[in-house]
Amino acid sequence: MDLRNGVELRSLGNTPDEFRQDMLSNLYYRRGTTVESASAQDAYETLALTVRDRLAERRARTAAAQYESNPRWVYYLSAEYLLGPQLEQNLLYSGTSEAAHKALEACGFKPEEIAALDVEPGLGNGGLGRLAACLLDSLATLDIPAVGYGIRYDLGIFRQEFQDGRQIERPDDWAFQGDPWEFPAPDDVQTVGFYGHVDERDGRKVWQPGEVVLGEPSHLLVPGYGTTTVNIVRLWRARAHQASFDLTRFSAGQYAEAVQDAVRAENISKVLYPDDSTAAGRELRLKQQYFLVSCSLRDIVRRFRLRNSDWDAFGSKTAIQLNDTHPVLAIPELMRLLVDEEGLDWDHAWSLVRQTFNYTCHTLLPEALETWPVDMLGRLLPRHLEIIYLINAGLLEEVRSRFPGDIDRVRRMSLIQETPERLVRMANLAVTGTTMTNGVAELHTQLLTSTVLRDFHDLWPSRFANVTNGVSPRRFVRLASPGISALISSGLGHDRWLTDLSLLSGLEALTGDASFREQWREVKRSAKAALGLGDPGALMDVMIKRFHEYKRQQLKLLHVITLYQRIKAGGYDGVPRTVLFGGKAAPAYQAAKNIIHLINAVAAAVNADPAAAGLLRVAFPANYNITLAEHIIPAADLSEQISMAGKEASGTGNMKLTLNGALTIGTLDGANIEIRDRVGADNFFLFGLDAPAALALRSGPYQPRDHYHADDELRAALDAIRSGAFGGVGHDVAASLLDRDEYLTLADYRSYVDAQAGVDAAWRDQDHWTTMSILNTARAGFFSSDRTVTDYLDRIWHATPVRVEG
Ligand code: F58
Repeated sequence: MDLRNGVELRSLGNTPDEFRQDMLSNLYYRRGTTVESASAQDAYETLALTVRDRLAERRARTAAAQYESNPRWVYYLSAEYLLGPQLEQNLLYSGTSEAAHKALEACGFKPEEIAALDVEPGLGNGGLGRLAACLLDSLATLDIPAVGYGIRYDLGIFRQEFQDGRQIERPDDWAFQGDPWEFPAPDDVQTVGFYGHVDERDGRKVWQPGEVVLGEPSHLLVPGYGTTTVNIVRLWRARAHQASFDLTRFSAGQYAEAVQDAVRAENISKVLYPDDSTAAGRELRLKQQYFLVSCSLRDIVRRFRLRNSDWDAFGSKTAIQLNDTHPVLAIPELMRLLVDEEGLDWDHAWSLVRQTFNYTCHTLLPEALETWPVDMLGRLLPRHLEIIYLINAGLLEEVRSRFPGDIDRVRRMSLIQETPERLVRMANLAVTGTTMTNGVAELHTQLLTSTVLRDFHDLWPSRFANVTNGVSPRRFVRLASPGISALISSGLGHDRWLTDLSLLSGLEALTGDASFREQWREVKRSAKAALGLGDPGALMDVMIKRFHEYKRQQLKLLHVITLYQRIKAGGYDGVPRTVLFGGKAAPAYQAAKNIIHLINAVAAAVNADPAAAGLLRVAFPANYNITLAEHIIPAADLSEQISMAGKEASGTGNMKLTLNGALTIGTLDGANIEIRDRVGADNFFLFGLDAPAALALRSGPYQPRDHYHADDELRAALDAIRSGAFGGVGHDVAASLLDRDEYLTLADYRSYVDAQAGVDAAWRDQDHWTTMSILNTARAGFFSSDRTVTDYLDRIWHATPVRVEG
């Protein structure tokens, strides 16, 4: 194979024999051991290297082709990535699954045992981080030249354990054994400054940082499916300068003092913030954000310069997507690089900056809109604060000239909130410094532009777009559900649906085929049996997502208690159900942790009660993550998407479950609306207030106790919780519902319980249920992240594919 400068690369073979040979040589030469003495970990690492080599070869070809064509690059900046386990994915994408299985068996290893050693890098909290991973998968699959930038946290999202039903957080040292998928590049470090002051020299501002930290990159390969393209995700790790180790103090026995500076520097990438609503460790988090931005922009500029010399081309060669506001400091940082370091004039730099960046917003919760205290930002990044003030001056001038005399509007739109505390508003900065801002589902974009970002939409209506989220069909159908995938492919007669998910529509015709329906039922049943969390014949009712009051796990729990009370009263007429919860709560979010504790208490009571046996079971496997999601999703019959309408930006679990043939019970929130529009109202269990009704109720004098008094079953369920029937924690959960019920759980309870009775009725007609299940899959092709990326390309990035010859 010919690479750049006429350099040849020998191709690695993929026959079982060639693969085994390469595995053996990796075992000897890279792992330093022999077949006779190899441990399972040796086998895993060797296998990973052998697979990685196949992808690295494609990577080399991709890099050469992309360099050659000097394209517009898509750079995805995200503080979080939930990439999921790498082994199975890379085996599939490199077409080596079979060869690998044979090679392992030939060496005396069981493939499943080796696969179980593959630890997922949990470098994210939830939907936002997983979306980033799905988009990278689709970018590579669509041959778009792209790089993801992120932080290589030493400790990922905490490992969740339950102790007496309570959530306990344990550190996730995911790379303790080393990470065979990574390519560290310690020779490629960037230098990042913090603190210090700003000087002026020859009319130019010069920031003199007071502290300097190194950013060491390493990258993971991001292969496309069904193509040669292999992109990368580049993760930065903070390293201290050698000079920060104080040898004199160490020699004097002052060990802690000797390393304190180094520790402080390296703390920047020590741990992912698992807190997804409250403000904790504020300054360290701000440091993380600037660290990501500074390292990544330097790298982006270096890459630009490989093929270009004229700054004017920068915006047309570079599209940088800001994944929520976490990387928004990139806007003032690029201004600083262009104006202070490169000497461009302000207006020229501003137009390049605006051309380069775009921003995705992932929330509607006002408390999740990021702000930073002006004092803190000014101390940590003095020059950036000056630049933010200058950007603000330009913004406010534009607002005043468009809306003369509208002082309130100026105050609302300012990048600086003045009272009660002076804060920099990152979302306002994001909208101001970009070409496009997008929401992540139709309703979300509509609500963003009419509420949270309304003033900005008034000023610049054409700068807003919607891009509905999507998920990777490779990971969440093909890898998660080999059974369903094989059935889909045999039903359709091809597997092209894996790269064109709209082809799933071909399954509609098969709903009339009794044998296909039978096979479909069987596949779902065996996924449940494989999961092993309840009778495979029972309805598998699944709620998997982060714990948050707006998502309303408490509503699901009230339903469980109502069913249990019906059982105890001898009046249960529902179908056998397993209710499965999965998810983590932010460590500081006590109300969410109380709900977890209460679910575990209810599970213990229900599961131990012979009266409930065969009728109701509650499962709550700990430590929900991508690995576990891939086991649960194919087994689900019912998908719980029950947030208070107007709160869930989109949801992506809803899409994964629909694609796997689960029927949704849900509110008209986020992407549920688009799912229902596509799968059909008859194949979706709708309940509850819609967003306008919820908003209206919230803004009036809402009395949750009215619902308590009016509904006997609701009252009985709440009384049981309150009285301590499921332990002391019930008191707090009940009080929060009865006194405030911020997310209208009680208002939606009756409608929800009735809709669940509809679910039972539908489940009783298994043949019809199966038809609905197939229709859900058949009509969900829109929710592929390939479609999402195509929308980003058309509406926002305007980048084109570079095909790498096969
Ligand atoms: C999620 N946000 C949305 N944030 O809640 C969900 O509706 C949407 O589908 C998904 O993004 C993808 O667009 C989300 O996951 C976080 O995890 C943040 C982590 C950092 C702190 C603030 C929340």
